[in-house]
Amino acid sequence: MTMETQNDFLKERRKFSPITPEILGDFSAVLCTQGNKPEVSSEIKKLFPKSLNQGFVSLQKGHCNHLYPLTVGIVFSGGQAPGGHNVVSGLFDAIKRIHLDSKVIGFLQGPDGIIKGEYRELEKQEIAMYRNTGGFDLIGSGRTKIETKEQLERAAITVKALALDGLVIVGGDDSNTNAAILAEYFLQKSLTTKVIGVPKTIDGDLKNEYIESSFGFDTACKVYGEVIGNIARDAISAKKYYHFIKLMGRSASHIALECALQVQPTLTLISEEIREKKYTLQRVIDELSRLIDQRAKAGKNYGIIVIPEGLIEFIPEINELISLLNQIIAKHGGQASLEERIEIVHRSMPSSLATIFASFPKEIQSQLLLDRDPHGNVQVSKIATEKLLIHLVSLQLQNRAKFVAVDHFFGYEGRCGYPSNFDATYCYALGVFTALLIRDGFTGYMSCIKNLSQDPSQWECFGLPLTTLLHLEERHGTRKPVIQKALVDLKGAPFQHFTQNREKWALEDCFKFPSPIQFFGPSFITNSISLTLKLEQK
Ligand code: FBP
Repeated sequence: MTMETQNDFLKERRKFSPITPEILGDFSAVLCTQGNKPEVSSEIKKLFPKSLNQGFVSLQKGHCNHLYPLTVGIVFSGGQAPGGHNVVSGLFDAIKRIHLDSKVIGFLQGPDGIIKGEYRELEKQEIAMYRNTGGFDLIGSGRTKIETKEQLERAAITVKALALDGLVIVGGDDSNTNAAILAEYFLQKSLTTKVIGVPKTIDGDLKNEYIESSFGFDTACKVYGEVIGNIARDAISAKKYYHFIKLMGRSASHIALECALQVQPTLTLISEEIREKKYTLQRVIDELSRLIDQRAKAGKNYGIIVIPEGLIEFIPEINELISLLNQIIAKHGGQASLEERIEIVHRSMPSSLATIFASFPKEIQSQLLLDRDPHGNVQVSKIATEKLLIHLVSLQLQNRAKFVAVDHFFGYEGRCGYPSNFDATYCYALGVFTALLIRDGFTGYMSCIKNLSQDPSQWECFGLPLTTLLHLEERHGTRKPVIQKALVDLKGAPFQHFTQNREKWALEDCFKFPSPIQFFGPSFITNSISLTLKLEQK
Protein backbone atom coordinates (compact mmCIF):
# COMPACT_ATOMS: atom_id res chain seq x y z
CA MET A 1 0.00 0.00 0.00
CA THR A 2 1.45 3.36 -0.95
CA MET A 3 0.90 6.75 0.66
CA GLU A 4 -1.45 7.59 -2.26
CA THR A 5 -3.82 4.75 -1.39
CA GLN A 6 -4.36 6.06 2.12
CA ASN A 7 -7.31 8.19 3.11
CA ASP A 8 -8.32 10.02 6.25
CA PHE A 9 -10.55 7.22 7.48
CA LEU A 10 -7.79 4.65 6.96
CA LYS A 11 -5.31 6.78 8.92
CA GLU A 12 -7.75 6.99 11.79
CA ARG A 13 -8.81 3.35 11.67
CA ARG A 14 -5.23 2.10 11.77
CA LYS A 15 -5.00 3.60 15.24
CA PHE A 16 -7.62 1.15 16.57
CA SER A 17 -5.90 -0.97 19.15
CA PRO A 18 -7.69 -4.27 19.74
CA ILE A 19 -8.22 -5.37 23.32
CA THR A 20 -6.40 -8.65 23.89
CA PRO A 21 -7.60 -11.33 26.29
CA GLU A 22 -6.15 -10.72 29.77
CA ILE A 23 -4.35 -14.02 29.72
CA LEU A 24 -2.20 -12.75 26.81
CA GLY A 25 -0.89 -9.86 28.94
CA ASP A 26 2.48 -11.11 30.19
CA PHE A 27 4.05 -13.69 27.88
CA SER A 28 6.73 -14.69 30.37
CA ALA A 29 4.04 -15.70 32.87
CA VAL A 30 2.07 -18.10 30.67
CA LEU A 31 2.75 -21.45 29.05
CA CYS A 32 0.75 -23.40 26.49
CA THR A 33 -0.01 -26.61 28.29
CA GLN A 34 -1.37 -29.87 26.97
CA GLY A 35 -4.44 -31.41 28.60
CA ASN A 36 -7.00 -34.09 27.72
CA LYS A 37 -6.63 -36.02 24.50
CA PRO A 38 -9.72 -35.95 22.29
CA GLU A 39 -11.18 -38.97 20.54
CA VAL A 40 -9.83 -39.62 17.04
CA SER A 41 -11.18 -42.36 14.77
CA SER A 42 -8.96 -45.36 14.01
CA GLU A 43 -8.92 -44.49 10.29
CA ILE A 44 -7.55 -41.02 11.06
CA LYS A 45 -5.04 -42.54 13.52
CA LYS A 46 -3.65 -44.66 10.69
CA LEU A 47 -3.22 -41.64 8.41
CA PHE A 48 -1.73 -39.36 11.08
CA PRO A 49 0.48 -41.63 13.20
CA LYS A 50 2.91 -38.89 14.26
CA SER A 51 0.19 -36.38 15.19
CA LEU A 52 -1.60 -38.69 17.54
CA ASN A 53 -0.43 -37.79 20.99
CA GLN A 54 -1.99 -34.40 20.92
CA GLY A 55 -4.23 -33.12 23.68
CA PHE A 56 -6.16 -29.84 23.84
CA VAL A 57 -3.83 -26.97 24.68
CA SER A 58 -4.71 -24.24 27.14
CA LEU A 59 -2.80 -21.26 28.46
CA GLN A 60 -1.73 -21.79 32.05
CA LYS A 61 0.15 -19.60 34.46
CA GLY A 62 3.83 -20.58 34.49
CA HIS A 63 7.27 -19.20 33.86
CA CYS A 64 8.57 -19.03 30.32
CA ASN A 65 12.15 -18.11 29.66
CA HIS A 66 12.25 -18.12 25.86
CA LEU A 67 15.53 -16.61 24.71
CA TYR A 68 15.87 -17.02 20.96
CA PRO A 69 14.19 -15.37 17.95
CA LEU A 70 11.46 -17.12 15.94
CA THR A 71 11.02 -17.17 12.17
CA VAL A 72 7.39 -17.75 11.24
CA GLY A 73 5.83 -18.02 7.77
CA ILE A 74 2.22 -17.10 7.11
CA VAL A 75 -0.05 -17.84 4.16
CA PHE A 76 -3.63 -16.88 3.26
CA SER A 77 -5.52 -19.73 1.66
CA GLY A 78 -8.88 -19.58 -0.14
CA GLY A 79 -11.39 -16.75 -0.32
CA GLN A 80 -10.71 -13.38 1.28
CA ALA A 81 -12.23 -12.65 4.69
CA PRO A 82 -12.09 -9.38 6.65
CA GLY A 83 -9.55 -9.51 9.47
CA GLY A 84 -6.73 -11.48 7.85
CA HIS A 85 -4.33 -8.55 8.07
CA ASN A 86 -4.90 -8.43 11.82
CA VAL A 87 -3.88 -12.09 12.15
CA VAL A 88 -0.58 -10.99 10.59
CA SER A 89 -0.31 -7.92 12.87
CA GLY A 90 -1.07 -9.96 15.99
CA LEU A 91 1.45 -12.60 15.00
CA PHE A 92 4.08 -9.97 14.17
CA ASP A 93 3.64 -8.03 17.42
CA ALA A 94 3.70 -11.22 19.48
CA ILE A 95 6.84 -12.74 18.00
CA LYS A 96 8.60 -9.39 18.37
CA ARG A 97 7.55 -9.40 22.02
CA ILE A 98 8.98 -12.90 22.31
CA HIS A 99 12.29 -11.75 20.77
CA LEU A 100 13.11 -8.55 18.94
CA ASP A 101 15.02 -10.36 16.19
CA SER A 102 12.06 -12.59 15.29
CA LYS A 103 10.78 -12.45 11.69
CA VAL A 104 7.49 -12.95 9.85
CA ILE A 105 7.75 -14.29 6.30
CA GLY A 106 4.69 -13.80 4.07
CA PHE A 107 4.10 -16.43 1.38
CA LEU A 108 2.79 -14.83 -1.81
CA GLN A 109 -0.54 -15.68 -3.53
CA GLY A 110 -1.51 -18.52 -1.24
CA PRO A 111 -0.11 -22.04 -0.90
CA ASP A 112 1.56 -21.66 -4.32
CA GLY A 113 3.99 -19.29 -2.57
CA ILE A 114 5.11 -22.17 -0.32
CA ILE A 115 5.38 -24.66 -3.17
CA LYS A 116 7.26 -22.28 -5.47
CA GLY A 117 9.26 -20.66 -2.68
CA GLU A 118 7.82 -17.18 -3.33
CA TYR A 119 7.79 -15.05 -0.21
CA ARG A 120 9.07 -11.90 1.41
CA GLU A 121 9.89 -10.79 4.92
CA LEU A 122 7.19 -8.49 6.28
CA GLU A 123 8.54 -5.33 7.83
CA LYS A 124 7.11 -3.26 10.66
CA GLN A 125 6.35 -0.25 8.45
CA GLU A 126 4.49 -2.32 5.89
CA ILE A 127 2.42 -4.17 8.48
CA ALA A 128 1.55 -0.84 10.10
CA MET A 129 -0.14 0.23 6.85
CA TYR A 130 -2.43 -2.82 6.86
CA ARG A 131 -3.60 -2.87 10.48
CA ASN A 132 -7.40 -3.07 10.75
CA THR A 133 -7.86 -3.16 6.98
CA GLY A 134 -9.86 -5.72 4.99
CA GLY A 135 -8.66 -7.95 2.17
CA PHE A 136 -5.62 -10.18 1.84
CA ASP A 137 -3.68 -7.85 -0.44
CA LEU A 138 -0.65 -7.61 1.85
CA ILE A 139 0.52 -10.98 0.49
CA GLY A 140 -2.40 -12.23 -1.65
CA SER A 141 -4.23 -15.54 -1.48
CA GLY A 142 -4.85 -18.61 -3.63
CA ARG A 143 -6.75 -21.89 -3.70
CA THR A 144 -4.00 -24.42 -4.46
CA LYS A 145 -4.17 -27.49 -2.22
CA ILE A 146 -0.88 -28.87 -0.92
CA GLU A 147 -1.58 -32.59 -1.03
CA THR A 148 0.44 -34.45 -3.65
CA LYS A 149 3.78 -36.03 -2.72
CA GLU A 150 5.62 -33.55 -4.94
CA GLN A 151 3.83 -30.54 -3.40
CA LEU A 152 4.61 -31.79 0.11
CA GLU A 153 8.27 -32.28 -0.79
CA ARG A 154 8.49 -28.79 -2.25
CA ALA A 155 6.83 -27.31 0.84
CA ALA A 156 9.40 -29.14 2.99
CA ILE A 157 12.25 -27.72 0.90
CA THR A 158 10.90 -24.18 1.37
CA VAL A 159 10.40 -24.34 5.14
CA LYS A 160 13.81 -25.97 5.57
CA ALA A 161 15.57 -23.35 3.44
CA LEU A 162 13.97 -20.59 5.53
CA ALA A 163 14.56 -22.47 8.81
CA LEU A 164 10.97 -21.75 9.75
CA ASP A 165 10.01 -22.34 13.37
CA GLY A 166 6.38 -22.04 12.41
CA LEU A 167 4.07 -22.01 9.41
CA VAL A 168 0.65 -20.41 9.89
CA ILE A 169 -2.11 -21.40 7.47
CA VAL A 170 -5.04 -19.01 7.51
CA GLY A 171 -7.90 -20.84 5.83
CA GLY A 172 -11.20 -22.69 5.81
CA ASP A 173 -12.05 -26.37 6.02
CA ASP A 174 -9.90 -27.50 3.07
CA SER A 175 -6.91 -25.37 4.04
CA ASN A 176 -6.99 -26.59 7.64
CA THR A 177 -7.15 -30.17 6.37
CA ASN A 178 -3.98 -29.31 4.42
CA ALA A 179 -2.48 -27.85 7.59
CA ALA A 180 -3.03 -31.21 9.33
CA ILE A 181 -1.46 -33.08 6.39
CA LEU A 182 1.55 -30.74 6.33
CA ALA A 183 2.06 -30.99 10.10
CA GLU A 184 2.06 -34.78 9.88
CA TYR A 185 4.40 -34.76 6.88
CA PHE A 186 6.89 -32.43 8.60
CA LEU A 187 6.85 -34.66 11.69
CA GLN A 188 7.48 -37.73 9.56
CA LYS A 189 10.43 -35.97 7.92
CA SER A 190 11.72 -34.84 11.33
CA LEU A 191 11.37 -31.17 10.37
CA THR A 192 11.03 -28.81 13.31
CA THR A 193 8.58 -26.38 11.61
CA LYS A 194 5.34 -26.21 13.59
CA VAL A 195 2.13 -25.90 11.57
CA ILE A 196 -0.80 -23.96 13.01
CA GLY A 197 -4.17 -23.30 11.31
CA VAL A 198 -6.35 -20.21 11.83
CA PRO A 199 -10.14 -20.54 11.23
CA LYS A 200 -11.14 -18.22 8.36
CA THR A 201 -14.14 -18.00 6.05
CA ILE A 202 -16.96 -15.55 5.58
CA ASP A 203 -19.23 -18.58 5.00
CA GLY A 204 -19.33 -19.30 8.74
CA ASP A 205 -19.27 -23.05 8.09
CA LEU A 206 -16.01 -23.76 9.90
CA LYS A 207 -17.54 -24.20 13.32
CA ASN A 208 -18.47 -27.00 15.67
CA GLU A 209 -18.56 -27.80 19.38
CA TYR A 210 -15.06 -26.28 19.71
CA ILE A 211 -14.91 -23.48 17.11
CA GLU A 212 -17.49 -20.79 17.85
CA SER A 213 -17.03 -18.79 14.65
CA SER A 214 -14.63 -18.39 11.76
CA PHE A 215 -13.34 -14.88 11.28
CA GLY A 216 -14.79 -12.73 8.50
CA PHE A 217 -18.39 -13.92 8.94
CA ASP A 218 -19.26 -11.04 11.26
CA THR A 219 -18.03 -8.27 8.93
CA ALA A 220 -19.30 -9.83 5.70
CA CYS A 221 -22.81 -10.25 7.15
CA LYS A 222 -22.80 -6.69 8.47
CA VAL A 223 -21.86 -5.40 5.00
CA TYR A 224 -24.59 -7.47 3.31
CA GLY A 225 -27.10 -6.63 6.08
CA GLU A 226 -26.60 -2.91 5.50
CA VAL A 227 -27.13 -3.17 1.74
CA ILE A 228 -30.13 -5.51 1.98
CA GLY A 229 -31.67 -3.08 4.49
CA ASN A 230 -31.14 -0.23 2.03
CA ILE A 231 -32.80 -2.23 -0.73
CA ALA A 232 -35.70 -3.07 1.60
CA ARG A 233 -36.21 0.62 2.26
CA ASP A 234 -36.15 1.27 -1.47
CA ALA A 235 -38.72 -1.49 -1.94
CA ILE A 236 -41.16 -0.04 0.57
CA SER A 237 -40.64 3.44 -0.84
CA ALA A 238 -41.26 2.61 -4.49
CA LYS A 239 -43.58 -0.37 -3.89
CA LYS A 240 -42.96 -1.76 -7.36
CA TYR A 241 -40.18 -4.36 -7.30
CA TYR A 242 -39.43 -7.76 -5.88
CA HIS A 243 -35.72 -7.90 -5.14
CA PHE A 244 -34.21 -11.39 -5.41
CA ILE A 245 -30.91 -11.24 -3.53
CA LYS A 246 -28.44 -14.12 -3.67
CA LEU A 247 -25.84 -14.15 -0.90
CA MET A 248 -22.48 -15.89 -0.83
CA GLY A 249 -21.82 -18.96 1.23
CA ARG A 250 -20.70 -21.82 -0.96
CA SER A 251 -22.69 -24.51 0.77
CA ALA A 252 -24.20 -23.61 4.13
CA SER A 253 -26.83 -20.87 4.57
CA HIS A 254 -25.31 -19.21 7.66
CA ILE A 255 -24.86 -15.88 5.85
CA ALA A 256 -28.44 -15.88 4.52
CA LEU A 257 -29.78 -16.76 7.97
CA GLU A 258 -27.76 -14.06 9.74
CA CYS A 259 -28.92 -11.46 7.19
CA ALA A 260 -32.50 -12.66 7.65
CA LEU A 261 -32.19 -12.10 11.39
CA GLN A 262 -30.73 -8.64 10.78
CA VAL A 263 -33.16 -7.39 8.14
CA GLN A 264 -36.30 -9.56 8.48
CA PRO A 265 -36.89 -9.88 4.71
CA THR A 266 -40.16 -11.00 3.11
CA LEU A 267 -38.81 -14.49 2.52
CA THR A 268 -35.46 -16.17 3.09
CA LEU A 269 -34.78 -19.61 1.67
CA ILE A 270 -32.61 -21.80 3.87
CA SER A 271 -30.97 -24.58 1.84
CA GLU A 272 -30.65 -26.99 4.77
CA GLU A 273 -34.41 -26.82 5.45
CA ILE A 274 -35.23 -27.34 1.78
CA ARG A 275 -33.06 -30.43 1.70
CA GLU A 276 -34.49 -31.78 4.95
CA LYS A 277 -38.05 -31.32 3.64
CA LYS A 278 -37.02 -32.77 0.27
CA TYR A 279 -38.54 -29.86 -1.64
CA THR A 280 -38.46 -30.07 -5.41
CA LEU A 281 -37.60 -26.98 -7.42
CA GLN A 282 -41.29 -26.80 -8.39
CA ARG A 283 -42.26 -26.76 -4.71
CA VAL A 284 -39.91 -23.82 -4.08
CA ILE A 285 -41.45 -21.97 -7.04
CA ASP A 286 -44.96 -22.79 -5.80
CA GLU A 287 -44.21 -21.40 -2.33
CA LEU A 288 -42.72 -18.22 -3.76
CA SER A 289 -45.62 -17.71 -6.17
CA ARG A 290 -48.19 -18.35 -3.45
CA LEU A 291 -46.62 -15.69 -1.25
CA ILE A 292 -46.44 -13.19 -4.13
CA ASP A 293 -50.13 -13.84 -4.90
CA GLN A 294 -51.08 -13.43 -1.26
CA ARG A 295 -49.19 -10.15 -0.95
CA ALA A 296 -50.72 -8.91 -4.22
CA LYS A 297 -54.16 -9.37 -2.69
CA ALA A 298 -53.06 -7.04 0.11
CA GLY A 299 -51.85 -4.53 -2.51
CA LYS A 300 -48.18 -5.34 -1.95
CA ASN A 301 -46.39 -5.97 -5.23
CA TYR A 302 -42.92 -5.71 -3.78
CA GLY A 303 -40.67 -7.54 -1.37
CA ILE A 304 -37.24 -8.87 -0.50
CA ILE A 305 -36.37 -12.50 -1.24
CA VAL A 306 -33.03 -13.76 0.11
CA ILE A 307 -31.43 -16.79 -1.53
CA PRO A 308 -28.33 -18.62 -0.29
CA GLU A 309 -25.66 -19.22 -2.91
CA GLY A 310 -25.64 -22.99 -2.39
CA LEU A 311 -29.42 -23.42 -2.73
CA ILE A 312 -29.52 -25.36 -5.99
CA GLU A 313 -27.19 -28.04 -4.69
CA PHE A 314 -29.57 -28.63 -1.78
CA ILE A 315 -32.64 -29.26 -3.92
CA PRO A 316 -32.47 -33.06 -4.21
CA GLU A 317 -33.27 -33.44 -7.90
CA ILE A 318 -30.93 -30.58 -8.91
CA ASN A 319 -28.24 -32.10 -6.74
CA GLU A 320 -28.66 -35.31 -8.71
CA LEU A 321 -28.50 -33.33 -11.94
CA ILE A 322 -25.31 -31.55 -10.82
CA SER A 323 -23.62 -34.84 -9.78
CA LEU A 324 -24.32 -36.24 -13.22
CA LEU A 325 -23.06 -33.07 -14.88
CA ASN A 326 -19.89 -33.31 -12.73
CA GLN A 327 -19.30 -36.83 -14.03
CA ILE A 328 -19.99 -35.83 -17.61
CA ILE A 329 -17.64 -32.84 -17.38
CA ALA A 330 -14.92 -34.90 -15.67
CA LYS A 331 -15.13 -37.38 -18.55
CA HIS A 332 -15.56 -35.10 -21.58
CA GLY A 333 -15.12 -31.64 -20.07
CA GLY A 334 -11.57 -30.57 -20.91
CA GLN A 335 -11.93 -30.76 -24.65
CA ALA A 336 -15.64 -30.23 -25.31
CA SER A 337 -17.06 -26.83 -26.27
CA LEU A 338 -20.19 -25.54 -24.55
CA GLU A 339 -22.43 -26.65 -27.42
CA GLU A 340 -20.84 -30.09 -27.37
CA ARG A 341 -21.34 -30.31 -23.61
CA ILE A 342 -25.04 -29.44 -23.97
CA GLU A 343 -25.33 -32.04 -26.69
CA ILE A 344 -23.58 -34.71 -24.53
CA VAL A 345 -25.89 -33.88 -21.60
CA HIS A 346 -29.01 -34.38 -23.70
CA ARG A 347 -27.68 -37.69 -24.99
CA SER A 348 -26.48 -39.18 -21.71
CA MET A 349 -29.03 -38.08 -19.09
CA PRO A 350 -32.11 -39.87 -17.85
CA SER A 351 -35.12 -38.12 -19.37
CA SER A 352 -36.45 -36.78 -16.03
CA LEU A 353 -33.20 -34.86 -15.42
CA ALA A 354 -32.83 -33.87 -19.06
CA THR A 355 -36.29 -32.29 -18.88
CA ILE A 356 -35.35 -30.23 -15.84
CA PHE A 357 -32.10 -29.18 -17.53
CA ALA A 358 -33.95 -28.22 -20.72
CA SER A 359 -36.42 -26.09 -18.72
CA PHE A 360 -33.58 -23.78 -17.60
CA PRO A 361 -32.73 -20.66 -19.60
CA LYS A 362 -29.64 -21.07 -21.84
CA GLU A 363 -27.61 -18.80 -19.55
CA ILE A 364 -28.18 -21.11 -16.57
CA GLN A 365 -27.48 -24.23 -18.64
CA SER A 366 -24.13 -22.73 -19.65
CA GLN A 367 -23.30 -21.78 -16.05
CA LEU A 368 -24.05 -25.33 -14.89
CA LEU A 369 -21.62 -26.60 -17.51
CA LEU A 370 -18.70 -24.32 -16.65
CA ASP A 371 -15.42 -25.93 -15.61
CA ARG A 372 -15.43 -27.20 -12.02
CA ASP A 373 -13.28 -25.71 -9.22
CA PRO A 374 -9.97 -27.40 -8.19
CA HIS A 375 -11.98 -29.76 -5.94
CA GLY A 376 -14.27 -30.89 -8.79
CA ASN A 377 -17.27 -28.93 -7.48
CA VAL A 378 -19.64 -26.80 -9.47
CA GLN A 379 -18.84 -23.08 -8.92
CA VAL A 380 -22.11 -22.05 -7.31
CA SER A 381 -21.09 -18.40 -7.12
CA LYS A 382 -21.16 -18.38 -10.95
CA ILE A 383 -24.70 -19.79 -11.22
CA ALA A 384 -27.38 -17.12 -11.28
CA THR A 385 -29.92 -18.93 -9.06
CA GLU A 386 -31.61 -15.60 -8.37
CA LYS A 387 -32.28 -15.16 -12.11
CA LEU A 388 -33.44 -18.75 -12.47
CA LEU A 389 -35.98 -18.29 -9.68
CA ILE A 390 -37.24 -15.02 -11.18
CA HIS A 391 -37.64 -16.73 -14.56
CA LEU A 392 -39.54 -19.70 -13.14
CA VAL A 393 -41.74 -17.61 -10.84
CA SER A 394 -42.68 -15.31 -13.75
CA LEU A 395 -43.71 -18.34 -15.80
CA GLN A 396 -45.72 -19.72 -12.91
CA LEU A 397 -47.52 -16.46 -12.12
CA GLN A 398 -48.53 -15.96 -15.78
CA ASN A 399 -49.37 -12.33 -15.18
CA ARG A 400 -51.72 -13.29 -12.32
CA ALA A 401 -49.96 -10.92 -9.99
CA LYS A 402 -48.04 -7.80 -10.88
CA PHE A 403 -44.52 -9.11 -10.61
CA VAL A 404 -41.49 -7.03 -11.57
CA ALA A 405 -38.27 -8.46 -10.20
CA VAL A 406 -34.72 -7.16 -9.86
CA ASP A 407 -31.83 -9.55 -9.24
CA HIS A 408 -28.76 -8.97 -7.05
CA PHE A 409 -25.79 -11.05 -5.99
CA PHE A 410 -23.75 -9.98 -2.98
CA GLY A 411 -20.57 -11.89 -2.35
CA TYR A 412 -17.28 -10.24 -3.19
CA GLU A 413 -18.62 -6.95 -1.78
CA GLY A 414 -18.38 -8.32 1.75
CA ARG A 415 -15.13 -10.23 1.65
CA CYS A 416 -12.72 -7.32 1.88
CA GLY A 417 -14.58 -4.71 3.91
CA TYR A 418 -12.85 -3.01 6.83
CA PRO A 419 -13.14 -5.61 9.60
CA SER A 420 -15.70 -4.86 12.29
CA ASN A 421 -14.30 -4.35 15.79
CA PHE A 422 -15.27 -7.95 16.49
CA ASP A 423 -13.27 -9.36 13.56
CA ALA A 424 -10.36 -6.93 14.04
CA THR A 425 -10.09 -7.92 17.71
CA TYR A 426 -10.71 -11.63 17.17
CA CYS A 427 -8.08 -11.85 14.41
CA TYR A 428 -5.47 -9.91 16.35
CA ALA A 429 -5.90 -12.24 19.35
CA LEU A 430 -5.74 -15.31 17.07
CA GLY A 431 -2.44 -14.01 15.67
CA VAL A 432 -1.01 -13.41 19.15
CA PHE A 433 -2.04 -16.81 20.48
CA THR A 434 -0.69 -18.54 17.37
CA ALA A 435 2.75 -17.10 18.16
CA LEU A 436 2.59 -18.62 21.66
CA LEU A 437 1.59 -22.05 20.31
CA ILE A 438 4.67 -21.94 18.06
CA ARG A 439 6.90 -20.60 20.83
CA ASP A 440 5.87 -23.50 23.06
CA GLY A 441 6.47 -26.10 20.36
CA PHE A 442 2.97 -27.22 19.32
CA THR A 443 2.24 -28.43 15.80
CA GLY A 444 -0.87 -29.71 14.01
CA TYR A 445 -3.19 -27.39 15.94
CA MET A 446 -5.82 -24.83 15.16
CA SER A 447 -5.53 -21.58 17.07
CA CYS A 448 -8.95 -21.06 18.70
CA ILE A 449 -10.75 -18.67 21.00
CA LYS A 450 -13.94 -19.27 22.97
CA ASN A 451 -16.49 -17.19 24.91
CA LEU A 452 -16.66 -14.82 21.94
CA SER A 453 -19.91 -13.21 23.05
CA GLN A 454 -18.18 -11.93 26.19
CA ASP A 455 -15.87 -8.95 26.53
CA PRO A 456 -12.60 -9.71 24.64
CA SER A 457 -10.62 -9.35 27.87
CA GLN A 458 -12.38 -12.53 29.04
CA TRP A 459 -11.88 -14.57 25.87
CA GLU A 460 -10.21 -17.92 26.34
CA CYS A 461 -7.50 -19.14 23.94
CA PHE A 462 -6.94 -22.82 23.28
CA GLY A 463 -5.22 -25.10 20.79
CA LEU A 464 -7.43 -27.64 19.04
CA PRO A 465 -5.66 -30.69 17.56
CA LEU A 466 -6.50 -30.57 13.85
CA THR A 467 -6.93 -34.36 13.70
CA THR A 468 -9.96 -33.96 16.01
CA LEU A 469 -11.75 -32.21 13.15
CA LEU A 470 -11.00 -34.81 10.50
CA HIS A 471 -12.98 -37.72 9.19
CA LEU A 472 -12.79 -39.71 5.97
CA GLU A 473 -15.06 -38.90 3.06
CA GLU A 474 -15.34 -40.21 -0.49
CA ARG A 475 -13.94 -37.53 -2.84
CA HIS A 476 -13.68 -38.40 -6.53
CA GLY A 477 -13.48 -42.12 -5.89
CA THR A 478 -10.95 -42.03 -3.01
CA ARG A 479 -11.49 -41.76 0.73
CA LYS A 480 -9.79 -38.61 1.92
CA PRO A 481 -9.48 -36.85 5.27
CA VAL A 482 -11.70 -33.77 5.35
CA ILE A 483 -13.12 -31.29 7.82
CA GLN A 484 -16.89 -31.39 7.61
CA LYS A 485 -18.55 -28.10 6.70
CA ALA A 486 -20.99 -27.08 9.43
CA LEU A 487 -24.44 -26.56 7.94
CA VAL A 488 -27.21 -24.53 9.56
CA ASP A 489 -28.52 -26.49 12.53
CA LEU A 490 -32.29 -26.62 12.09
CA LYS A 491 -32.68 -27.20 15.83
CA GLY A 492 -30.29 -24.37 16.73
CA ALA A 493 -31.42 -21.09 18.29
CA PRO A 494 -30.78 -18.86 15.22
CA PHE A 495 -32.94 -20.99 12.91
CA GLN A 496 -35.60 -21.45 15.61
CA HIS A 497 -35.81 -17.70 16.11
CA PHE A 498 -36.17 -17.30 12.35
CA THR A 499 -38.99 -19.86 12.03
CA GLN A 500 -40.89 -18.33 14.95
CA ASN A 501 -41.01 -15.00 13.14
CA ARG A 502 -40.95 -15.60 9.42
CA GLU A 503 -44.72 -15.77 8.81
CA LYS A 504 -45.12 -12.32 10.25
CA TRP A 505 -42.15 -11.01 8.26
CA ALA A 506 -43.62 -12.48 5.04
CA LEU A 507 -46.83 -10.46 5.16
CA GLU A 508 -46.34 -7.49 7.42
CA ASP A 509 -43.14 -5.77 6.14
CA CYS A 510 -41.17 -5.90 9.36
CA PHE A 511 -37.92 -4.82 7.71
CA LYS A 512 -35.03 -3.63 9.85
CA PHE A 513 -32.37 -1.34 8.45
CA PRO A 514 -28.92 -2.11 9.86
CA SER A 515 -26.49 0.78 9.57
CA PRO A 516 -23.08 0.62 7.93
CA ILE A 517 -20.52 -0.92 10.26
CA GLN A 518 -19.72 1.66 12.94
CA PHE A 519 -16.11 2.09 13.97
CA PHE A 520 -16.49 5.13 16.22
CA GLY A 521 -19.20 5.78 18.78
CA PRO A 522 -20.92 3.98 21.65
CA SER A 523 -19.37 0.62 22.45
CA PHE A 524 -22.68 -1.32 22.32
CA ILE A 525 -22.84 -0.36 18.64
CA THR A 526 -19.17 -0.57 17.62
CA ASN A 527 -18.58 -3.83 19.49
CA SER A 528 -21.82 -5.57 18.51
CA ILE A 529 -21.53 -9.22 17.53
CA SER A 530 -23.50 -11.23 14.97
CA LEU A 531 -27.05 -12.20 15.94
CA THR A 532 -26.12 -15.81 15.18
CA LEU A 533 -23.41 -15.78 17.84
CA LYS A 534 -25.65 -13.89 20.27
CA LEU A 535 -28.48 -16.42 19.92
CA GLU A 536 -26.14 -19.41 20.00
CA GLN A 537 -24.49 -18.25 23.22
CA LYS A 538 -27.59 -16.95 24.96
P1 FBP B 1 -13.52 -19.78 1.52
O1 FBP B 1 -14.34 -20.95 1.94
O2 FBP B 1 -12.25 -20.15 0.88
O3 FBP B 1 -13.34 -18.81 2.65
O4 FBP B 1 -14.31 -18.96 0.38
C1 FBP B 1 -15.66 -18.76 0.47
C2 FBP B 1 -16.26 -18.08 -0.74
O5 FBP B 1 -16.31 -16.68 -0.56
C3 FBP B 1 -17.65 -18.66 -1.01
O6 FBP B 1 -18.63 -17.96 -0.30
C4 FBP B 1 -17.75 -18.56 -2.51
O7 FBP B 1 -18.59 -19.55 -3.05
C5 FBP B 1 -16.35 -18.76 -2.97
O8 FBP B 1 -15.52 -18.34 -1.92
C6 FBP B 1 -16.03 -18.00 -4.24
O9 FBP B 1 -14.77 -18.40 -4.67
P2 FBP B 1 -13.81 -17.52 -5.56
O10 FBP B 1 -13.21 -16.49 -4.67
O11 FBP B 1 -12.76 -18.49 -6.01
O12 FBP B 1 -14.62 -16.93 -6.66
